[in-house]
Amino acid sequence: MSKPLEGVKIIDFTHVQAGPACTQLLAWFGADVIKVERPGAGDVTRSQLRHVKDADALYFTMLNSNKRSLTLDTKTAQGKEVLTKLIQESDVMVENFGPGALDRMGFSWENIQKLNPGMILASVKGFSDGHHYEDLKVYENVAQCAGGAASTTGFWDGPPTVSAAALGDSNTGMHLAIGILTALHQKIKTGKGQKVAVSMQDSVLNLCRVKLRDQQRLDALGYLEEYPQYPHGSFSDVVPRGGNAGGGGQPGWVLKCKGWETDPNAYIYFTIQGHAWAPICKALGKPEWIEDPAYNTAEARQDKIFDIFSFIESWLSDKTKFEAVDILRKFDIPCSPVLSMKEIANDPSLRESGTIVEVDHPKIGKYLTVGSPIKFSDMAVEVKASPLLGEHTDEVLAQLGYSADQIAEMHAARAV
Ligand code: CAO
Repeated sequence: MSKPLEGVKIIDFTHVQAGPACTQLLAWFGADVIKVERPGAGDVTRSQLRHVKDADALYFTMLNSNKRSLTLDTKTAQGKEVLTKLIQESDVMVENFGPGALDRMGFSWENIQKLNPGMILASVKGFSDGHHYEDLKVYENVAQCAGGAASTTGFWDGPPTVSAAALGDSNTGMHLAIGILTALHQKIKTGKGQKVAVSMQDSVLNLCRVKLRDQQRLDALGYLEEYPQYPHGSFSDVVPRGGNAGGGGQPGWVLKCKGWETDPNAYIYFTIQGHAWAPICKALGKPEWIEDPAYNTAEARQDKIFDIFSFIESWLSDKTKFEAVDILRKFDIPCSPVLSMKEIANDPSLRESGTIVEVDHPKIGKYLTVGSPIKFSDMAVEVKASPLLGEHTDEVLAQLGYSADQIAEMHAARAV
């Protein structure tokens, strides 16, 4: 069966994580993604954090599946000529170089438009065009600090904290993918391409939307009732770090289960959903709390929410996180075990759904990766191995019309 993006040709001028995460997603959905890499070196992640000597690192293989690899030195005349041809024949070019690198290479947006007015140029930068930090190079944690995630993550008595989730990198790549698909849809109507720009700061901030909500509520009221600081602690004039508090109107916390003394992940997340108060009381063996006015409204519970969590922890003390969730799910209580990466890797449901996928790679053998989190009724996403450096160079050059002799000459000149 043909894939939805079959026929869409993408020049993948990306590296590290933000750009590659975007183009990998588009490759899964059928686009022909040609990863352009510097001869001899390639994407820096090929060699970063290797676990098999001289083989591509997982950092690379897990972000570049289903792509083709073309090595090209775009600072040589021949390399520029090949890139020019590629631009003329492609639909999308994705890049996440440092600010100005593409212009310095001679491929400014103006020049690209002249070469192919239908081209969609999709760029990731740390900060948006015109921002007072637009010249900065940016990695994941820098973006988390600039986008409001770090100042609002962690505990109130600790420093700003970054998340393990790639809010700056892969999240920005996902935003870019949405932008590219939108521009492709528009191109069907107008025939014209356009520039799609996503900054890592903006993408992080987009996920921290509720914290901007909280800043405005704090400005107006001087307190935030869902934060652990309320009502016993104090607030300053900025949104505080709320530990593991629920971000919305449902109080929640990470609670210890049996074995927490030795297992760092023997915890569950427990949510006290307002309308689920009665089932919660039943599950905990506290039916007297159901009608008790000291407990039966969210407002009444607010000043003793941590006493309630302590009580739930004592209820959890003889139950593993899995046993606890198996009981609580029967009462419709939103909760989950805190899962370790090892548990996730071995989770049969995640394997069955194609979210955790085993891939065979010619040099590193079998490894696990995260497959498409988006499921389609009419398309199975097949995750293939990432390409070796330059694996498809000759194939791509031949498709661009170069003869075997010309290709050999480019190899000799180290242009590819
Ligand atoms: N042939 C020839 N030259 C090439 C090339 C190729 N195939 N591919 C890249 N280059 C050159 C670029 O033209 C650039 O050259 P100049 O600086 O001389 O013009 C050079 O390689 C380096 O590019 P860079 O600035 O992108 O690389 P860096 O390692 O110094 O910075 C990063 C890396 C990620 C900090 C920077 O690219 C960046 O800020 N990108 C935007 C934000 C982003 O995506 N960050 C997320 C990365 S994931 O954590």
